[in-house]
Amino acid sequence: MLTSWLYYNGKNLQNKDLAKVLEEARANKVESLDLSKNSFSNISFSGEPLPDLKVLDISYNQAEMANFVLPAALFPNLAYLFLHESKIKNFEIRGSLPRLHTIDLSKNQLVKFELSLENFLALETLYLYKNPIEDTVIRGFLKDGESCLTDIRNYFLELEKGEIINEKAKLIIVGNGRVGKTSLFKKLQGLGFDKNEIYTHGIQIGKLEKTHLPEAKTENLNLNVWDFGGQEIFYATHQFFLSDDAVYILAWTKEKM
Ligand SMILES: Nc1nc2c(ncn2[C@@H]2O[C@H](COP(=O)(O)OP(=O)(O)O)[C@@H](O)[C@H]2O)c(=O)[nH]1
Ligand SMILES: [Mg+2]
Repeated sequence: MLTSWLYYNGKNLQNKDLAKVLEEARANKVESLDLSKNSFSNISFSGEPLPDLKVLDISYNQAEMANFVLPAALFPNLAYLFLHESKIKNFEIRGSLPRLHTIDLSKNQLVKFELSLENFLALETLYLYKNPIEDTVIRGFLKDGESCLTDIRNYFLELEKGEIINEKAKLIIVGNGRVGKTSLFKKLQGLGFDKNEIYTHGIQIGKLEKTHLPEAKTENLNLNVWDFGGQEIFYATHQFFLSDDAVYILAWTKEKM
């Protein structure tokens, strides 16, 4: 149960006002501080620690927030940090927060996420969805309204070990018509060769599993294979299906160039 609150939402507060508000919260032993819907352009905290503060909400910031830097020493008991839709570009927590339970960073402008999770051992929820994160693996974990903490934690652990085991992937076979794309896919599936292989219309989607590629280094394999029709009429639509997190096979023959 939280017993003391301080609301400063929608008061057009700016960077220069922050120190005063924090001092008021500290003096009144405030447990929950709502600073949402204000106009901070950078957040850098200073002053005396606020050991009573458990909830800090700076969501819906109206100005572009280039940097959000939180020194852990100032908020030793912080449990909830809400920063939803706050136009944040860089996010950093300096030090460890052993009681931090939730971080909401959804709908910001983060291209990177690099938090040392071992500094936040009580963390149970991390919202990162709707950020333009560059790392395609992390991006794959982000689902609207869902915490990505488990996936990110596992991913960071794997990175530390120097390996990422990804059993699920997309294989895309492209190339001109009649160069043997479908025949190649069938061969990988262990199917026979058909000298009268018919034209592929549009896109054919199939699967390859560990039994098809026993030499794969993973325990299991779940490869979605996209076999594109080679006819020129389909080229314009292909681009919508091409993504940078796939393995590509470009098939060609001298005769069909
Ligand atoms: N000789 C020969 N013919 C092939 C080979 N691969 C495919 N073909 C033939 O070339 C034609 C086009 O093959 P297909 O797999 O449908 O090509 P796709 O249009 O690229 O999917 C078919 O008649 C196949 O039987 C190959 O390696 N050697
Ligand atoms: Mg084909």
